[in-house]
Amino acid sequence: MKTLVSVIAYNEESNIRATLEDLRTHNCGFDIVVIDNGSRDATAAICRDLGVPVVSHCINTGGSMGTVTSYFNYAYHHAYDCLCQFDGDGQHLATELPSIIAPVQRGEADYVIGSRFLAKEGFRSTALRRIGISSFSWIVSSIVGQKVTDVTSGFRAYSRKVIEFFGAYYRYEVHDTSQLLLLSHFGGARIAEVPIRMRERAHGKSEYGLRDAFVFPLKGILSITGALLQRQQIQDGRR
Ligand SMILES: Nc1nc2c(ncn2[C@@H]2O[C@H](COP(=O)(O)OP(=O)(O)O)[C@@H](O)[C@H]2O)c(=O)[nH]1
Ligand SMILES: [Mg+2]
Repeated sequence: MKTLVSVIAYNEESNIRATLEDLRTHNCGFDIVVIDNGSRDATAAICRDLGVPVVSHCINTGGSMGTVTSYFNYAYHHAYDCLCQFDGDGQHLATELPSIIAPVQRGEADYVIGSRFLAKEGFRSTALRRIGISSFSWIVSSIVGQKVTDVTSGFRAYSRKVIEFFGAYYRYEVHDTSQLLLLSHFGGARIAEVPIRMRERAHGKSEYGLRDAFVFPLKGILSITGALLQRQQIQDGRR
């Protein structure tokens, strides 16, 4: 199975080298691409220096979800069967990749979430963000009819089915992780979660701030509504 790990990065010059070295040390047979979301620092130069392919946006998309369309297009056009999203800030562990990829490799799932809340180990975000995560996980669970505990986790694996859905069928931007999951589900993806551990950032801080604590829930609700409005059209398109 041809597998791609897509590292998403924005101004991660102090973390990207260690992230890529972690992936190289624990490479279980995947290719790597970095989606550089318009960084203004040395992120892209460091990747090139290490010989890792980089797709650089000319401008920052204003949030990490702007990298999603780019990596799906890359994976679709390079004929990958399995694709993982992996953070460039070092919070994700390369040693966890085999367990996140396994359900896709076994043909059991199309959209696998690495959940911080199944094993209850490692870094699990701030209290405020945990409230948001559990609220959106609850909303999404009730729509898909299956328990999802960590819908916002950025550690995910997708099968070819999801790669094709976003690479060749769904032509709009995706703004939110709940929307991404729902669109995939409406497109026929089987969802699964596996327990993973995350660690805290080694350097720098999350670009998301207090303003995002208000913007994210609003964006989430609007994006979920949008996905629900597109549900019928997507399901008809599958027939
Ligand atoms: N904040 C932010 N992160 C981005 C963007 N594009 C890519 N990323 C990457 O997305 C990942 C998650 O972002 P981060 O700020 O650490 O968010 P958090 O881990 O959810 O607190 C990191 O690897 C970032 O480098 C962007 O436009 N904004
Ligand atoms: Mg982070």
